[in-house]
Amino acid sequence: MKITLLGAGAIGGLWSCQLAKQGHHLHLWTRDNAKKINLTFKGLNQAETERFTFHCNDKAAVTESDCIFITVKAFQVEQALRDLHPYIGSTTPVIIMHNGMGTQQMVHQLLPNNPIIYATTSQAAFKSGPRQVNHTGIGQTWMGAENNAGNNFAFLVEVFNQALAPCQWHQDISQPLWQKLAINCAINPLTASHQCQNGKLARPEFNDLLTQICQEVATVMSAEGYRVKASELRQQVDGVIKATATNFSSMNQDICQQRPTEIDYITGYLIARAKVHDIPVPVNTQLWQQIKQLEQEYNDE
Ligand code: KPL
Repeated sequence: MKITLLGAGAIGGLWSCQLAKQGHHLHLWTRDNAKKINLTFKGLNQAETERFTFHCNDKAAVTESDCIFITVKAFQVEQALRDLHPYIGSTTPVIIMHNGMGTQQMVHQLLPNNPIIYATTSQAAFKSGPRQVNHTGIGQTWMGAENNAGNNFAFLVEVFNQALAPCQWHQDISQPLWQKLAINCAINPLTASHQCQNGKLARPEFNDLLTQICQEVATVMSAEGYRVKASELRQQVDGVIKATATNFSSMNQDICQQRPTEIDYITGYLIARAKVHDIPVPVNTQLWQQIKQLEQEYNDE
């Protein structure tokens, strides 16, 4: 398949290399207008290093793509689509993968006719240099249609599953998106404000806070039609904390490097939906405020 990927960060780089290994033609759209990019890839065992060269920023290649894959941060999706929009075929499927929720409506407005597929992944990767991608953990990927047209593209899941298993189709993609949002609401703001690895959240001092976050998220999820017990969410959160104990969450890295975070699409989305249902979420609101404050401090510098 010919695939254009926009957003070759850690997760985008991971998928680019894995899809290229399967013989797909990956074309990258980047911010620097480069014609070619070399990526060095280290797999899970960290033993072997592979090198990939990707062709980049060719408008004709976007138009010829069988699929567009957007892996930028949630707050970059709108600009990404505005940049690519003139070159994307009107029936080309567009896959969107980012942490958090809340971009769906804007995507529909910008691409009213394209099949839209949302995806969420628990694969873990990090970039140890601008061109060095490391795969650091295996996790489930879900894909599902965001509009009816997208359902005809369920076969894409096979392509992605062969590149980086496990990847499955979900009839209601909002459900796994909410599950991932719950995990991000618990882990990301806490690890960012305490400047710690995910594993530190297993310490007793975070116990009550994690329970309260999960209770608030479970109440909002249930009001949205996704009945879930707070204790189930807590178990999932604990599982991810354990499995990613040595990782620094994406929000921790964003705060450390003084970049904008995805807080408005994670905790901010939860707060917005809570407001619609008139549900108080004081603990999550406080975490949202803390991260906004940290962002504000370096924005004022
Ligand atoms: O998705 C993540 C992130 O860092 O954004 C988790 C699951 C918290 C892993 O670090």
